[in-house]
Amino acid sequence: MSSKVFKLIAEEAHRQKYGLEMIPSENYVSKDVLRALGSILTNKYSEGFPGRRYYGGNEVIDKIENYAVDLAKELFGVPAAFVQSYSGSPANQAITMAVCEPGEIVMGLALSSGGHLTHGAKLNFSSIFFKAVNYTVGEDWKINFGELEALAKKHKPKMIWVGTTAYPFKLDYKKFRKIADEVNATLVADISHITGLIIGGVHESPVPYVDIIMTTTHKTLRGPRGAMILVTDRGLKRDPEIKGKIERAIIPGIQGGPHNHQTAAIAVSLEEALKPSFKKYAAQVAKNAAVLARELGTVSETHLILLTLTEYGYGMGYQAQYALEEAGITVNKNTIPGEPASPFYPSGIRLGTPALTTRGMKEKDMVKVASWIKMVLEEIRSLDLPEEQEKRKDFLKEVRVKLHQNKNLKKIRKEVEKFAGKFPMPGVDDI
Ligand code: DSN
Repeated sequence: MSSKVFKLIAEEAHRQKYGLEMIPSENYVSKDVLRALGSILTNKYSEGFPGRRYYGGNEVIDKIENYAVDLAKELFGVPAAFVQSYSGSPANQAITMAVCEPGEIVMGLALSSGGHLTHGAKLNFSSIFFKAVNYTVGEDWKINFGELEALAKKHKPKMIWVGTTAYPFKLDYKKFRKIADEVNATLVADISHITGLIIGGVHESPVPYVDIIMTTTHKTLRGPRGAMILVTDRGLKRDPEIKGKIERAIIPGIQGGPHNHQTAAIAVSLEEALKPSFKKYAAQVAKNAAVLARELGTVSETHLILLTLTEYGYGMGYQAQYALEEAGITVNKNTIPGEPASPFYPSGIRLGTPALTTRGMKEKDMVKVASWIKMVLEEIRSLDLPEEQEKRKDFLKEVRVKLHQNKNLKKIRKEVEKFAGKFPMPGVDDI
């Protein structure tokens, strides 16, 4: 353990243990997931699929991948699953390639409304190589189905995404299905953020309504970084060739050899998600988010809270993220629907409860966490973003220095460290 890297890993472990990790797409994996991820399986090349590999020596790797696929099928109740995608973005790329020809139309929720880059954002493959049409949320921050239907009828997309990254409400898959059927589009759910909530029965499963599902494995599912593509019975009926198309899109379309250590770690996390204790975890994630949202003056039906900071000043996302970081609370700045400042200097923050819930925190702890967050946010009042664009970078540099020296934030940090340190951390405290 002499490498500088291990010293830095220890430093990061300390940060993760003594801070409040509230980025809603993050979590803490179990010791077993870490063990599989750090195993000798990383040594092997295995291009192809079980029983159809390009290289020899894949007898055991085939068993591992088949096992992961079987667990995914069992957990979601689907007839087909693919576990080789390196992460969510390449998985979404594979689905888009499998369903659409280059230049065909894909529809997804706009990034500024809480969608994802791969659902048709500017500068992403999904709008460079395909024609992207974005639907948005309305003033109530909920998906505007009137607009979605009108856009679908006008553009006749080949594929419609239902999936979000910063959306605090439940999704109505039935409404999406109805619109997809009206224009004969393939309906694909990206459930990355809410997989754990679906497995736990907190959210409805999209399986009866959509054709294909993608989920990353490292968010509420609590597995390693990675992704799975699932095809439903409906999807197979719609296109009996879809399995082969997805396989060909993964390799040779996009990737080379799969990351076998990652596949094995996904299998371990799926075993964990099949246990009754996972349902309890998922329910607690949502309960915690509801309490945290209430304490912060908003609502959440999910694992995350999108908090507007307009009451604190203009364009306060960066300032809030910096101040919270100084206090040992990690969140991310985020655009809010109808963003009054700029997507680059947004007016909100996004925070969530999956990681804190894994540490064992409950509703009463969320009340405490919310009170620290509110205290921290008081410290950014009057630090409004300059209207003049050319002044913004320097202004934020100065803000960062100022917040680093802020005595109140230092005091809160001490309390946060004392509090967070009491909750065991998987992988470090071996729970
Ligand atoms: N980066 C992920 C998130 O934080 O939501 C989405 O890919």
